[in-house]
Amino acid sequence: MTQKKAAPRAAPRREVSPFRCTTFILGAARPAQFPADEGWEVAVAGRSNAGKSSALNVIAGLRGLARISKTPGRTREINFFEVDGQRRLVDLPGYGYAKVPAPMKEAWQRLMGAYLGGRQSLRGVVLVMDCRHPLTEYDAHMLDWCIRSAVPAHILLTKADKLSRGAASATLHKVRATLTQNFGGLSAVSVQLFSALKRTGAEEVQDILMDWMEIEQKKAPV
Ligand SMILES: Nc1nc2c(ncn2[C@@H]2O[C@H](COP(=O)(O)OP(=O)(O)OP(=O)(O)O)[C@@H](O)[C@H]2O)c(=O)[nH]1
Ligand SMILES: [Mg+2]
Repeated sequence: MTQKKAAPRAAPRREVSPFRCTTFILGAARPAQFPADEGWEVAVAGRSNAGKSSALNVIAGLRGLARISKTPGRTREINFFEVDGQRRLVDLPGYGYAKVPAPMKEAWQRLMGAYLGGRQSLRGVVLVMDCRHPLTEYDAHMLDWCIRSAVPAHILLTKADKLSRGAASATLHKVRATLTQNFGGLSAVSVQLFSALKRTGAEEVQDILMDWMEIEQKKAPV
């Protein structure tokens, strides 16, 4: 007599990630290559090697989507990813890598200037900072730009796995206090702890992105 196989245990009811079908569109080295400026776009910015591409992969829930590198300054183009026909995620090249030669820095400035200065569909910036070195001078410039341009910013204090729970939480409070004192408070800018390695904080940032991109949350069938 054959034994009946036990029915697989029902998966816990979970929200389906709206970013799960994200695909790479193109890497733009020149503004002329940017995809059509329509719909909704969210850009991921931050220092070179901060963990932008890793964060993007965790947000999308797709491991190999954006290229990760141990070598700082690897992402030199602006990489566009399609969430759906009208929505895109954008992996910006990192700033502040000292070893980049001057002509490359100028090219970077031109490209970033063209993107940030002219992108109508940009609905928000995810600003990725290594939680061990938050709010560098470059980060402060980026935040100032967001506030001046009325583009919402959400800070990911990433690599939180490198700090103890207490130290990570102290950093979060300190950054919050600085934002309140120096960057117009917490209405324009929000902040959270994150770890691409441990995948912690993914839902919090997904919720922000869904809000910015006006994505309705669909529930998985029970
Ligand atoms: N421990 C730990 N390492 C991380 C985390 N996120 C990224 N890294 C590592 O940090 C390095 C840089 O990560 P990337 O995601 O490529 O950083 P990036 O900001 O996109 O870098 P560029 O594109 O070169 O500016 C890699 O070695 C990653 O594995 C994290 O949350 N925890
Ligand atoms: Mg990168």
